Parts: sequence; C-alpha cells; structure tokens
Amino acid sequence: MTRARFLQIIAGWAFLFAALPFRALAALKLKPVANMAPRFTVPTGDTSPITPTSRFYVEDISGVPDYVKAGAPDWMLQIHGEVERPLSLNLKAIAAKPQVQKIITLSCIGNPVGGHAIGNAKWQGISLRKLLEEVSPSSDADWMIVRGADGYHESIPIKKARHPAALLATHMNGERLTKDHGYPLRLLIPGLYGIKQVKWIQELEFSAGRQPGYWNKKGWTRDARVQIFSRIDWPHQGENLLRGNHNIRGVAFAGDRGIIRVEISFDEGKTWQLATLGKPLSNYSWVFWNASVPLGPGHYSVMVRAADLYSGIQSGYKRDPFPAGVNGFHRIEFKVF
Ligand SMILES: Nc1nc2c(c(=O)[nH]1)N[C@H]1C(S)=C(S)[C@@H](COP(=O)(O)O)O[C@H]1N2
Ligand SMILES: [Mo]
Repeated sequence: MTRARFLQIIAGWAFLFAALPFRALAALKLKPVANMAPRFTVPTGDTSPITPTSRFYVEDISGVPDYVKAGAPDWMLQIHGEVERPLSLNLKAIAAKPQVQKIITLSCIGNPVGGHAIGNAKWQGISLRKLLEEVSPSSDADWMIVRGADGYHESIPIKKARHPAALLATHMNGERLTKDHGYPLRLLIPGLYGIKQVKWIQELEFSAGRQPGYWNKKGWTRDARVQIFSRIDWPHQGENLLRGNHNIRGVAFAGDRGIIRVEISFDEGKTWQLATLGKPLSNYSWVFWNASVPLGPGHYSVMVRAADLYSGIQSGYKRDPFPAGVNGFHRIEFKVF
C-alpha cells in the first residue's frame, strides 16, 4: 500500500465517523413531522380574534422566492389546461373584478397540540368559484393544479375549488399581501390545511389527473381536511394563581365544519364541563371559548376537547401532525394558592 492510499483510507474513515452523529441527529429531527417546521411565536397576552399580520405564523419550503423579493415584475396569473376559455390576468385585471372579503382561519398541518401555527385573518380578493365559471373547466377536468413562484404546487379537487367562500386573495387584514404571506396572490379554501393554500400563485392548470404536491410526495395526506383543534390560552403552563373565580379560556377550530361544543376536564378526562362559546367572526373562523370556575388551593391539570357539526367530540387519541394533522387533548398545569 502506498502512503498516499493509506492516508486516503484514514481520511475516509475519519469522515465517516465525523459525519455519523450528525446524520443520526438529522434523521431524528426529521422524523416526527417529516421536516415541516412552521415558524411561529407564542403570544404573551390574550389571543386576538384577528391575528395581526406581523404575528401570523409563516411556513414555506424555501422562503420568499427571489422573483417575489424583486417585487414580482410583470406578474401574470395564467389559467390554462382543460378549460374552454384560458385566461391571463394581471393584478389590475384582478382588482377590476368584484372583490370579496372572507374571514378564514389558516392552520398549518404541522401545528402541534396547543401550537400557534394557526391564525385568523380577513382576506380580500376574487371568488374562485366565479373565476371557474368564467374559464369553464371541461367536464373531465377533475383537478385544479395550483403553482407558486417557488416551484411549490398542490392539486385541489374541482369540487373543493368551487367552495362558495374560496378565494384568490390579494389582501390580508386590509393591506396588500406581504411577501411572506404570498404576494401577489394566494389561495384560501375553507376547511383545508395550509398545505393546500398555495402562496405566490402564477398558474392554475385544470386537468383530468392530479399531480401530487410537495408534501404529499413526502407521505403527507392528499386531502388535507382540517381536524378538530382546541387549545387552552389561559392560564399559561406553570402559572401561579390566587384562589377565587378564574376564567379558563382558549380557541377551537374545525375548518368549515363549525365548532358546536367545547369542554374542559380537571380530572384526566373522567368528567367534563361545558365551556361557553363566543360567536365566531365567520363560519370558517376559530371560536373563542371560556369557562368560569371557582378554584381553591391545589395543583391543577386542565384539558380541553371540542366537537364540530359533523365529527362528534374530539377523542383523546394522540396522533402526530404527520401525516394528516395532529390530535390529542391540550393540557395546562398550574397552581392555585
Ligand atoms: N408557494 C408556496 N405556497 C405555500 C407553501 C409553500 O411552501 N410554497 N407552504 C404551504 C403551507 S405548508 C402553509 S401552512 C401555508 C402557510 O401560509 P403562511 O405562511 O401565510 O402562514 O402556506 C402554504 N402555501
Ligand atoms: Mo404547513
């Protein structure tokens, strides 16, 4: 063996040993949610019914595309494929169409139990249903494929695209969409997780077949129907309270299915008590709940569950966000003195 060959082999082994722990770590980190990592902050004060845009979670596969950073010059929405009347629209043409405003809660499918990768906003834009009437997809076009400027795409069943409240939005909370949230155009279809709500849209293609999206190819759900979610926002974990009446509160959400009941339990789910529901800002918005309870000194553990119009009450079954959205009771522990 030559000296050079010997060194080469040593270097090879050294590399392998150095690389191994990192690879093992990376695999561990990737496993739980197959790499979906929404960016969010936990608010310190009360949750507001409409989430300020600056505090709205952000999630995307590779950040704002350079083209959008540059202001999306000469941007056009191309509508093509199996349609009778293909169409290109610039922002001016979109602004000239009748504008609709919808309050829709958006949740990342990677949002953990009790997580804040969920927000509520007022979106403004054009009705997707109306646009479909205008371009008239052919009778065998079953799918709408939506493509964004970062190469991300998703397939939406035409039936879902015809949701009466679905919109292509140019504005969020009264301002032009920020680059983070999809400028110049993004999709919002009530009832579906964020995975389907494509940002920086450039293309709608109508097709007889679907094209599995980025996350679907990694094993995530193809339907992305929102699961029931309920969260305790107050008290905070580990809080110390004084004895007396306390107003336990939080939010619940079930896409477009409407929350009909929220319950809390102080005894690990043996008994449940009904919370009071606030009036949601729309049929597609989260609801606020609260329960006023007298509390004496002690250690407490409180859990929450919710029911929607069609699915019955949330089960305690713990399910990871991967592959179809999280389930499990959110729990908060606190002390009363
Ligand atoms: N073009 C594009 N659109 C996208 C994504 C993406 O990576 N690229 N991520 C989706 C996911 S997983 C989520 S949860 C929402 C998040 O929207 P937000 O960042 O405005 O909160 O955008 C969706 N739309
Ligand atoms: Mo997401």
